[in-house]
Amino acid sequence: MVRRLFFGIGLDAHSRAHINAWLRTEVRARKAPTKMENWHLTLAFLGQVTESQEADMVAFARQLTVSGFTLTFAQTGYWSGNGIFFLRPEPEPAQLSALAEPLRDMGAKLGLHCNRLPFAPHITLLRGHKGEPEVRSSITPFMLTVTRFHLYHSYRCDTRGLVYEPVQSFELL
Ligand code: 2AM
Repeated sequence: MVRRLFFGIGLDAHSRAHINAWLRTEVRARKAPTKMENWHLTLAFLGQVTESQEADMVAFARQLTVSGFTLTFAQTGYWSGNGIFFLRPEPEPAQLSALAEPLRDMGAKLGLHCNRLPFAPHITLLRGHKGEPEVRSSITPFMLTVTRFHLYHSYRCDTRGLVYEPVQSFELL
């Protein structure tokens, strides 16, 4: 059996509500945002993963020794190629790439998805949006305390649509 997996950092309910309130009132978009329960920051996208590859990735992730850190979000960005409008952390703490780079490299080593582009941490709020959405006022900066990351299973379900379900969690130091 294969399943679509990625490593990522989740958001707490307070951060979700904060983003949602700003997005609904201050951002003029031509399409619906991504589902707020799905908001996350991807560390490493793996694509379709077999059970044995998953076991290898989980064992690898378990032995990473990275300390907890804080992310501050105040900046937005837009990629015209895929129409992604996002929040990005600024600054980017060293711990972020200390997690993402080895996970991406290990995925590539196992023959999984090979990311062509450099790691660019972001939280996707709109996808496939034609043109940059108008931001009336910037988001009030908020901080995310990161003490763990997760391996997520990404799948579609008749009742809930696109689901990102944490299947393994990894505590930081
Ligand atoms: P995105 O939010 O920037 O689109 C689950 O699909 C997660 O993996 C999403 O956060 C998505 O990033 C990322 N993802 C999906 N397909 C990807 C790909 N081909 N390359 C890199 N990341 C991908």
